[in-house]
Amino acid sequence: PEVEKVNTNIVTLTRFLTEEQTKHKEATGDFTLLCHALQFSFKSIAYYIRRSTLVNLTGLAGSANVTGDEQKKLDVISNDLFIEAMRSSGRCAMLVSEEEEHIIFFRGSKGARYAIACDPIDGSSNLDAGVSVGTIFAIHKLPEGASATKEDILKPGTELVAAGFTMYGASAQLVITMKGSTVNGFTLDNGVGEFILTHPDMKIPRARTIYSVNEGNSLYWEDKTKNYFNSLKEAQPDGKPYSARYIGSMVSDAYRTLLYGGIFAYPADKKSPKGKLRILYECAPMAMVFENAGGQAVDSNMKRMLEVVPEHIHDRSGIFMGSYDEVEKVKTFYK
Ligand code: P6P
Repeated sequence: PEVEKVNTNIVTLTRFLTEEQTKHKEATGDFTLLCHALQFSFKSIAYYIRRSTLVNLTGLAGSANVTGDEQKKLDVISNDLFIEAMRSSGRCAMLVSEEEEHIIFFRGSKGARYAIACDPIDGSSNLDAGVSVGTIFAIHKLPEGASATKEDILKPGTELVAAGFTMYGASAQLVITMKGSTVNGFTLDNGVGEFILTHPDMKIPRARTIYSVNEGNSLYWEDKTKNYFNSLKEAQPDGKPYSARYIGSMVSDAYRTLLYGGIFAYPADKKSPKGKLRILYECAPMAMVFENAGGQAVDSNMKRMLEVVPEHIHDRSGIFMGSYDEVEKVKTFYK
């Protein structure tokens, strides 16, 4: 009888990382081990997000009590999970987290040569509404021999060795890119507990009439910003205006923009003169993903996002990122 053709050539993230490592002769395996700790934290966060509604609302076994008042907030759990995964890997020297005012130094990780900047649960304000949130991460490599200092992470995104995000949607979607390499998307298969390569070599469409911005801020926008977005609402050469899509969770808006194309923006404005999104763990990692997928990312002065250097670990920036041609169109309004 005809046997159903089953794809047995499954590329897991674990296999992908091993294959990537063989491309670097000088590799020690530290980066691979660090990424294994990363993927473990994403699997754990995905698990807690799936259960959080049930635990909070039904007091399922394992939570403090029905009111959940001792049930740690999900962003605290995710942050704690992430910190412990990085610490126990022994390959991370220091960590910047959106949830931590100060840098965390893992002094016990002797010889660790990597630093991580992350937003463990970006968009957490949407969690109660069941809107997809995500984890964004950026991996920095420290100079040989030196002990980790804050200056080692206050670098332009061009120096990142890897970056990406995990969106906790209908399934957990992981997108990761290495320096000078392609963008690859993985889907968590809960059955085997592995991220499976489902979107190899992701390329963002060169143009797409979709814009993604919080129009509720237009009262605070400068004229250039107003003129740009108003131009999208007029009939384009095909006679139709752009479509508006805004989820309010950067990882979700970024993932859709990466797949469909278009422009995502959080411009600096009179309310947030430096913008709202953070450079180290939102703008820079997303910029690296978008550039490696053939798109662009710039700040509110049209400066290449990957060349922006933060002064402080929680510094913010305006950002426009998306299809190559869509960012080129933004530039014509800001010159
Ligand atoms: P606003 C979520 O709070 C977040 O940090 C990003 O995930 C998201 O893109 C942005 O802020 C949404 O901000 O002001 O539109 O609610």
